[in-house]
Amino acid sequence: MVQAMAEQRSPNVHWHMGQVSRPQREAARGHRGAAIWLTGLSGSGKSTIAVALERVLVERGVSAYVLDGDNLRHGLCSDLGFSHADRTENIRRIGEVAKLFVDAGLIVLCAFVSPFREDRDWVRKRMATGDFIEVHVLASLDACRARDPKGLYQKATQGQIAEFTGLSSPYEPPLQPELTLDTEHSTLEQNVGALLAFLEEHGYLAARAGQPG
Ligand code: ADX
Repeated sequence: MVQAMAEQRSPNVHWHMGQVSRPQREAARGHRGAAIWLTGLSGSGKSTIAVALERVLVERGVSAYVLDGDNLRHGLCSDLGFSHADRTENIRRIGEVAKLFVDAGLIVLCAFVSPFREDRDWVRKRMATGDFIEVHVLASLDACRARDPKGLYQKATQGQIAEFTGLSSPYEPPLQPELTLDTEHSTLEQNVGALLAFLEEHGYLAARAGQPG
C-alpha cells in the first residue's frame, strides 16, 4: 500500500487570507483559471500537445503555462524516482502547484504520465468542480514504442530502465476523462483544436460573471 498523500506534519500553521479574490484575478486576466491534466504513456504526445496549445493560448492573450513531467523532474521533483510511491508524491506536488496556478487565474497545462487513477483523482478532488480537466492522450503502446522519441522504450526493453510505464509498470487509463485525444489517428492541429474548442465551449476563455464554485 502506498503511503497516503498530504500528511500534514506542521499543525501550528494558520491560513492567511489575501486581499485579492480569485474572481478579481480572473477579471484582471480576462479569463478563468483551470488545470488541463494531460495523462498518457511516455511518447503518447502529451508534451507536444501542451506546448502547442500553450503557444496558441498565449498568442490569444491567455495566461497559460506548461508544467511538464520531464522538466519538473530536473528541479522540484528531482529527488523522486519512478516507484509507485515516488510517482504518487510527484503527482501530489504537481497537483498542489497546479492548484496554486489555477488560484492565480492561469490555465495550467500539466503533462505527466500520471499512470495511477487514484493519484489523478486525488488532484481532481483537491480542486473545485470544473477546475480540473482530465485529458487522456491516447496512443497504443505499440505506437509509443515505435515513436520512442527519447530511446527509453529501447532502454527499458534491454533492461536498463526499471518500472517503465506500459512495460514493467502499469498505466491505468482514465474512466471518465473530460476529453480523449487520439494522437495515432488525429493530427496535432486537430488535437490542439479539439482542446481549444472544449475550452471555448465550456466558457474557460471568458471571465466569469459570478463567484467560482
Ligand atoms: S509520472 O509517472 O511520475 O507521472 P512523469 O510524467 O513525471 O512520470 O515523468 C515521465 C517521463 O520520465 C517520461 O516521459 C520519460 O521521459 C521519463 N521516464 C524515465 N523513466 C521512466 C519510467 N520508469 N517510467 C515512465 N517514464 C519514465
